[in-house]
Amino acid sequence: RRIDLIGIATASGASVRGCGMGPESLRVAGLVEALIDLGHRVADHGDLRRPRPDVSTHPSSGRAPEQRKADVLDLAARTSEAGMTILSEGCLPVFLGGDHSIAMGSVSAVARHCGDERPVHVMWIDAHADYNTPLTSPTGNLHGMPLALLCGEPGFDDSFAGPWLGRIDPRNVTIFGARSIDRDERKLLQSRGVDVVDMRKIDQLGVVALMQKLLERVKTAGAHMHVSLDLDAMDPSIAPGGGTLVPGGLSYREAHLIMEMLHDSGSVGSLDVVELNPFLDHGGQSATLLVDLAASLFGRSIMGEEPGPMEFTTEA
Ligand code: DIR
Ligand code: MN
Ligand code: MN
Ligand code: MN
Repeated sequence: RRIDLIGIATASGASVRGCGMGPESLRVAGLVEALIDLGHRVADHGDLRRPRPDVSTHPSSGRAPEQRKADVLDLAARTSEAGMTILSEGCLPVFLGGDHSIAMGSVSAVARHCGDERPVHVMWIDAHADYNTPLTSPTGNLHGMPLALLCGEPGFDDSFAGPWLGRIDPRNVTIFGARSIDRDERKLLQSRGVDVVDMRKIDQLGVVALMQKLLERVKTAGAHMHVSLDLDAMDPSIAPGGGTLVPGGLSYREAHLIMEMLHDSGSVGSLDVVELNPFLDHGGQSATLLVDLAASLFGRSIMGEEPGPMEFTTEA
């Protein structure tokens, strides 16, 4: 099964600029080579992006709030279409962010592709829940809202509607690694029955037991599992290249074990890798981590035939 990469080069859903460079950083860190080394066929569709603002009328390289919203919605629609095409060809899409608002489009593609035929389960690996709405968000940043939009929460105006938007059931969402959830966001999560596996649960019960439970459930449902991997799920000590870091995250081995168990389950049908900000990264440390995690998800194992993780060196 071919793995199809598509970058969404944007930071318009975030308050901190720089994660628009994420897709290219993942390529420089060797994503394509790692997947080919594992024996996969790979296609790279390049990046979706928005035109630059006209500096003669808007004398800044930054983007105004209305423009950022228009960026997010336009890219979501195009990501949804591109993802649908990849899925309909029987390939496995990997969406390279970009900030996490790109999941509005990627998860929509999966939901539309599966339709009534197959249930969708979303595993959202993140320090945050990304379940704010425009009514609950303390920041207004759209990367904090994709799950709420996808789950059909009220509070989004008509500009968020469109044939591109797919819907998922909040009871088929598992947030994994959370440790920063806003007050009203927490209320919404509880009332909708979203499965929140927070860091305390991971500390107490461990990755293995929690993953076994999730994977069993997904397998029994025969669901397409979409994995949305936010860099900030990992501990900032191993993943410094993000704009909204929170202490107390997943360790290197916890993160790899999650990926290895996802691989062995055979349930994963699509993946997002988001929130990598190369401007804040330490010489490619976080990009390399994400490439190694993706490699684990796609079959790299310590004792397997495949090569081990690439050595990380700061400067040649
Ligand atoms: C916060 C932060 N909950 C918000 N969200 C982030 O802005 O809604 N998501 N950083 O990745
Ligand atoms: Mn996120
Ligand atoms: Mn996050
Ligand atoms: Mn730093």
